[in-house]
Amino acid sequence: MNAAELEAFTHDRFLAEFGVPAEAVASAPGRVNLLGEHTDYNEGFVLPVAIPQRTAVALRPSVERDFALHSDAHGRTVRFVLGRAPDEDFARYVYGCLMQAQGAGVVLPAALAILVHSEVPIGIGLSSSAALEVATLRALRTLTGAALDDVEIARLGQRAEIEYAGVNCGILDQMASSLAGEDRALLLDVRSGERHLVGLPPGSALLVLDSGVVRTLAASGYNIRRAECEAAAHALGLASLRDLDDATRAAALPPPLPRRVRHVVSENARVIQAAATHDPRVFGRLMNASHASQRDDYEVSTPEVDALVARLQAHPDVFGARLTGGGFGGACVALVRTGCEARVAADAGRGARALVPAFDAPAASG
Ligand code: GAF
Repeated sequence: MNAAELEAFTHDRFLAEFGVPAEAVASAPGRVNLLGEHTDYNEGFVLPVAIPQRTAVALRPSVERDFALHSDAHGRTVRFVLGRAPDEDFARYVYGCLMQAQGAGVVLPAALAILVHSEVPIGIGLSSSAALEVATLRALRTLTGAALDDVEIARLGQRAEIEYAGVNCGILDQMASSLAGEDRALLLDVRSGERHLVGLPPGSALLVLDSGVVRTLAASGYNIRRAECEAAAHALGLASLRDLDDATRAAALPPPLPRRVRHVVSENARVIQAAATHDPRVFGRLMNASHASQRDDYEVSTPEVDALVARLQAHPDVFGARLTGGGFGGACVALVRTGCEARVAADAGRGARALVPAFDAPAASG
């Protein structure tokens, strides 16, 4: 479903669930990150693109004493009051957005009925949580008329995730969900906020595959990686690893910090090179190098994901492939020859499931 269809469907679902029409409906997409992994919390560069799958949120003020949140994906309704966070994961994202919006001066109704309907695959590195956060904040903006711009929405979503989901995340996912389109990738300099839209090389298309590996240790492993980067920057006397362009300066730090630093420094360079090329083979080689760096230096891959990526990289119609998102399992992204998406997906074999099978890149860069 496109955005308008999904929002209309969600409006109908709200009516069916609560017996009254929603007063605001909004949606936001998931994202696939092409390059620039674990660089965002180091104030570096990222290159995501929105995927066609979106999450929609419908809501209206209610006369009940508490908030009622229904998730179609979970098949249940959670009730809560502001000031007391719910236990359910999906509800904590929405609750966090309500709290952040209130903290930013948005005047909330005393209670709300809320319905979530999502097509974004959950928990495999395609930003289902950011899509939920951005859609929730957009719906609140529509309902209240609050003057929140898209960057502020991304920042509030990030704070909601850090404070209520326990993931000390960067801003990649929320910025992608709030600002990226499906036609071109978003080149974002996280430190300055500067951003450009970048077309993929001519003759290439994106294929997103689920490795079938459930992400384990994702939140704890992620938080540890971030802490390692901050420790390395601190030891080097830097505000962040963004300030480093020569990873050998970190060679004397205790292991595994030199390898973590090498990933971040080399990954930032890969984003810049990829955004500048018109050659799909160059772009693909950068993706392959990014995967090796995630596997060996950042240690966020798994043997099963490595095996899938290796099969993809060996395919004659694939320019490059890598693990995408936070890691520890989840989805892979491949840059493939246009028109070959279905064949590559079929050849990818065991455990792989095409998530975004026909996702053509535009012909022009710029
Ligand atoms: C997760 C985080 F939420 C992002 O902020 C980013 O760090 C990503 O992992 C890794 O690039 O999606």
